[in-house]
Amino acid sequence: MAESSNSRSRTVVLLGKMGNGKSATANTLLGREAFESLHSLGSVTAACKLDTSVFDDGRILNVIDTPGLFDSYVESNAMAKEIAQWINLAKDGIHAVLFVLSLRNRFSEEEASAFEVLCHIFGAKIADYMIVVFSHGDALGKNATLDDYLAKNCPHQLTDTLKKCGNRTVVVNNWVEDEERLSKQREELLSLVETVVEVNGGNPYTNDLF
Ligand SMILES: Nc1nc2c(ncn2[C@@H]2O[C@H](COP(=O)(O)OP(=O)(O)OP(=O)(O)O)[C@@H](O)[C@H]2O)c(=O)[nH]1
Ligand SMILES: [Mg+2]
Repeated sequence: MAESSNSRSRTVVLLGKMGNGKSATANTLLGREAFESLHSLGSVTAACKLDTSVFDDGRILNVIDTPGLFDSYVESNAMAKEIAQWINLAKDGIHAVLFVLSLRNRFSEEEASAFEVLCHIFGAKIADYMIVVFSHGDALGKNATLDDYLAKNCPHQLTDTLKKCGNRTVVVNNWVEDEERLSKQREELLSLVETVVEVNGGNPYTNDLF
């Protein structure tokens, strides 16, 4: 169960295809190894799980990590039911949905369909709460930016997906161990979460929106 109602309390959920770095990004956000994140040929996270960090300045962050989404509507539908239950558990609602992609993988038709399946199951409104997180930021190289990367070769399905998410994007490198760099990335993510809160007039996402 999420921590008590509080304007300093935020709840986010991570969604995306298997192995894209959801659990690693969740750990970057929480500032500790709360969730299992592994190099693996198969799916690692088997069930939804919520964990909470309370930061030194009193902010509370609840993070819901989820298993990877599947390509098929039928399998995703079963998964979505479980995710929906967890969204219900977050009694203050969900402040932002982090749709996790990996800079190491091609943005395939399957990634685009995972996004469409989410919109179909949770309602198109969910896109208003989405931030597209590109994990594996280390793959960008030292001086390249996401804009450079997207300008070079961005499949139209990705352009469409980003547009539907209000072009809210962030790159995260979960491979960093330096605490200062990690906390800088955390703050960048959390400041985007605040943008989403503002965009939605302070109203978190709840299941009764669909
Ligand atoms: N180099 C690098 N590796 C990363 C990064 N983020 C995640 N990884 C690695 O990618 C692999 C998969 O990460 P996970 O966090 O387990 O991915 P997941 O989306 O939770 O996977 P499932 O639970 O199976 O859906 C692990 O080996 C992570 O260490 C990153 O930013 N850089
Ligand atoms: Mg995982």
